[in-house]
Amino acid sequence: MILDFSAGDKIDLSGIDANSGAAGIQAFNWSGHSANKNAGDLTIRTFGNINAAEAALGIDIDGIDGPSIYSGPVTMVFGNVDGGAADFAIALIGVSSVDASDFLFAPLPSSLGGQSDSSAGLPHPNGTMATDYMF
Ligand SMILES: [Ca+2]
Ligand SMILES: [Ca+2]
Repeated sequence: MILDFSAGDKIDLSGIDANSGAAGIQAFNWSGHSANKNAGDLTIRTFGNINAAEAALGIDIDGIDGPSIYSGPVTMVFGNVDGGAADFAIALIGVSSVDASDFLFAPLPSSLGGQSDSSAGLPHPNGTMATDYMF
């Protein structure tokens, strides 16, 4: 859950291999409001408030029973690394929407300290090989 996302911020997904079934490090594919079903999918769903998001998704986002202390819109970001159901979600509180420009995808450009990853199977430059995340 991110409470202070604002214009110009970047959500760094460069350390996450977006396809655990393929050798090497893959980047996520931005798919906007599409269904999230394939390895590499990065999608969003947007809601008017956190209670609407919780009701629609059947999950507890803020850890609070009943009315949330957080007001304003919610954007839920879903990532999938192995197909089927999404494997992680990021709740952006007070955010009405995001697009691909709000994320950093693997590999990071060298201007941001990344290295190109042309060698399949080697650890990611950030050293992250995990497949499932829950924020
Ligand atoms: Ca991979
Ligand atoms: Ca999955």
